[in-house]
Amino acid sequence: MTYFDGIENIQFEGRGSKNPLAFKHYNPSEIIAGKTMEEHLRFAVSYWHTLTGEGTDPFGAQTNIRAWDHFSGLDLAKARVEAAFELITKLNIPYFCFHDRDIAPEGATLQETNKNLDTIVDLIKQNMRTSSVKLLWNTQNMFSNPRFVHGAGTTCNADVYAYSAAQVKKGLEVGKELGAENYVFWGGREGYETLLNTDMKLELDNLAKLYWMAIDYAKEIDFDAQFLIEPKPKEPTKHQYDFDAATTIAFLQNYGLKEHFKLNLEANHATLAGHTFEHELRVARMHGMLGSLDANQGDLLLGWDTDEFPTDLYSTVLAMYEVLQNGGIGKGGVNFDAKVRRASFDPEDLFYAHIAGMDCYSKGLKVAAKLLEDRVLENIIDNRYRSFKEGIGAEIVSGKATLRSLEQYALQNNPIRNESGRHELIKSIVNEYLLSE
Ligand code: XUL
Ligand code: CO
Repeated sequence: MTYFDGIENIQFEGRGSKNPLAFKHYNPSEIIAGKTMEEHLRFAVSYWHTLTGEGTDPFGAQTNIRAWDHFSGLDLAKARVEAAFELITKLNIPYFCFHDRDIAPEGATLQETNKNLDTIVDLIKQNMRTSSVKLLWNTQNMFSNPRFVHGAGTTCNADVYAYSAAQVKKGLEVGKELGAENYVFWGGREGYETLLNTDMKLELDNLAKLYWMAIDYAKEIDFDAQFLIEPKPKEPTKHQYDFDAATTIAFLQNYGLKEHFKLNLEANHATLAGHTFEHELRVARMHGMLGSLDANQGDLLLGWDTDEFPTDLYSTVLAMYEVLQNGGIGKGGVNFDAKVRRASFDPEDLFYAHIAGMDCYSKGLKVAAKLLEDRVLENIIDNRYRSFKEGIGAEIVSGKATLRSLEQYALQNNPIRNESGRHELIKSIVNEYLLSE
């Protein structure tokens, strides 16, 4: 059965095209800075938003019209797999990502749940074999079921912790079975509502232990995926432990876990934390921990995770600038952790949304590559910090300077002169690149 009749494979038609079902900027085989766009961007479809999502919100029921709606239970799960591979192939997207519970329903017991999962994993495996679609990452949903009301790896209930560990074990086995290139941990309900009933130290110690168990088990079963942690500051809990990149890196360092992980950074999570996306990417990059991107955008007027498809060119330019400076995204990719708006309920909206996001990232890549090629920001930054290249600045950088030597210098250095940061000029230069590339 097919689910997106009337939609052909999406082709690159270039800038002049008025065809809404064509790429204007994503030309997978085009070489940018020495690699094809496909190799740079490694796009992925998020199963949960695009296949499992129904268009509900806290105030209303399903709006999405989908050709698989009349199925239920395992039949629905199977239909979604077929629909997923049709959509991913038609969009010419190389990867997908899922949580265990996106792809198969829970049963009455853990045994039954795992059996459902195995059935769907088999079907996914068959579809992967007959297509070129690969698994960028999988993860475990340890936040939707009411058993996780107090968290999973940070729960107050050891029985729930044990269940969570079993779920992670199964997730790793599934990842291995499907050749996942990465394995993600997003701390769904790993956080707290009030310190009045919370042993924060025990919760964090336990979370670190769960990560160690996962590392050991992955080694044991020879699953060589890159482990990724995805920071988020709030939602669903008031205070999520993996607040942002810096907090997550400190946690990993504290528990000796740093070398085993990289970060999966999400644009909307960055803005919820009060950061820009590029800030989060830069922090991760500085630590050699830039792992993968969850591509979306938030609404700065709203205080929650709106997960819109990315259409803000300025943000994708700066994101891809960080990726290029990182020497590429490695085993990671650009995963559209994004959902169509509830009022965009037609099946074709899924295509328009992905095309918009892919074109936006492609343009971001092209502009970022050109900015780098011309060393636009590098020259500005080199010049801005030139006082650290010689004289007293070089002594500070090399570690030779002391409070005494700096005092001596400061006493005879009068007056001090600063130069303009040229903020507006720089933004207008970036705008020119955006408009001309
Ligand atoms: C939630 C979120 C998750 C993770 C995977 O905000 O981003 O979907 O990407 O668990
Ligand atoms: Co995400």
